[in-house]
Amino acid sequence: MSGELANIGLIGLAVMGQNLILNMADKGFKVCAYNRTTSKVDDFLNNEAKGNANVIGAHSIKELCEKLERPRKIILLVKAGPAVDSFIEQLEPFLEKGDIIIDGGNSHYPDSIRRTKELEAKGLLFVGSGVSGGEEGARHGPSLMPGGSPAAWPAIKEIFQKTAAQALGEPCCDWVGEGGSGHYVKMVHNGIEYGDMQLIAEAYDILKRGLGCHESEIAEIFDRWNKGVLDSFLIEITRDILRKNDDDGEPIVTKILDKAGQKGTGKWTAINALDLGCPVTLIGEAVFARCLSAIKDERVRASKAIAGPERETFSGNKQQFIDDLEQALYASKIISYAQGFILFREAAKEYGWNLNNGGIAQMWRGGCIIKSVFLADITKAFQKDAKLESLLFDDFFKSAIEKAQPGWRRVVAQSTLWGIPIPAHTTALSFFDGYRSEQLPASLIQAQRDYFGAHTFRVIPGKESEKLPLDQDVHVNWTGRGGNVSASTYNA
Ligand code: 2AM
Repeated sequence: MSGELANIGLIGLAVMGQNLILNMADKGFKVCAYNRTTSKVDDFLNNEAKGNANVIGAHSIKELCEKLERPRKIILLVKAGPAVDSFIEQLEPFLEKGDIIIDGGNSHYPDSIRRTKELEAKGLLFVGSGVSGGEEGARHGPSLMPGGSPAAWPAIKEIFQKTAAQALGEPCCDWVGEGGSGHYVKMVHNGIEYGDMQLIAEAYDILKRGLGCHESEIAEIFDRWNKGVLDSFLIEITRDILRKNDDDGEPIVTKILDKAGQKGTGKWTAINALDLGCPVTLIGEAVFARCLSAIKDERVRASKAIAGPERETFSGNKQQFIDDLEQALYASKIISYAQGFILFREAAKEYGWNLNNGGIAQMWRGGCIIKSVFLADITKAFQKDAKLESLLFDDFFKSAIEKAQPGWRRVVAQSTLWGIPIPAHTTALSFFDGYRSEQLPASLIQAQRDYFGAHTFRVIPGKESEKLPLDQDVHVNWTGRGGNVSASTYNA
């Protein structure tokens, strides 16, 4: 009988679940399938999985648990939210110490933090795994980002790493960290995806409205870029999108209503960054840019009511400007990922995770929307220095961004003169200039806060005086009126 036990169980036979089962089966693992609506188990066994010796089915939770080798490993691929808790509850009576429940759905990370704690308290193990790459990825190799109970990793490592996409022979799956870190990293992955897409859309706008290039010409530019530092899935599909014409020969993209939708993961990343006080400005701008795009009717009215600058035809060196734009996109992308990893640093502190930074970049190398050659350089940076404070301190990225800087500034300046909105490029450059500024005008903000609200401030060492003592919350009576009572202590 034991020879017939499955290596892993999977609950949730929608397309993602079915494809992941077929993928794991292809990699030599025996999988037991279960679904709430049990007729779908039979449908699956009689169709997609027909004749597949590595796929078996169960018609109850009890039967599923009986058909799994120990420790049991059960992946849930069901709707995020109550369905996950409901299955965990149904599974518990049939599980033993050390068994592992894996949630591969789109759960929000605080739920995964809670579930890890609750299951560990009962002697069970929990893994919340980001799964990226959609249906295609699930079938042929997704990016897998598992985090949760560290003791679960040795038991699932082989299945996960073999099932995942491979980039240059390395699996796009590694252990992320504790608690809800797997789903957290997936959320930030989606936020970064928003940023990458916005940067590419801005480059398209500059080429189209600024330089007056046709979609076919822009496609050639993206094709060239895809052979250099920007080599990535999103650049590649953008090229293909620009080449796709309607029956009348017009590029389809020019016929698509310019209102971008969103499902919320970019917004979650931005909200979390705000909660942690972390300057993840590029993802924030990418989310807001979609919001601005969505108020189309208002924009149409504004476009008629409000004049912008006179748009002069570009008189500079066009090829030079296109090369500048490539560098601007590259530098902005470096900033976006640097911001993302700063967020990981702060989240690790806040939630008590040991995050595998180099591993995270490797997990995104293949199988997912943001896959790119660029990520290999991030992995290298963290391999050189696991405790790297910021990507911008790594020699490779430091020199890349320094080299890109002149072109980047020319693009931002020219687009501003043209009146073409490039919020993601602009915020990246402003962040860069703020990050490398020893002195910022926040002194004035503190003075203002103290003036109107007696919020106090701290004095720069070396600038202290009788009136301005060091290492204390200082309040100044700016107007000569009012008192010397401060409103609150100073929290930076
Ligand atoms: P179903 O086929 O029985 O509807 C994607 O929707 C997957 O999540 C499906 O396998 C679906 O099961 C499952 N699912 C959705 N909501 C669920 C719920 N409340 N309880 C259990 N499974 C659910």
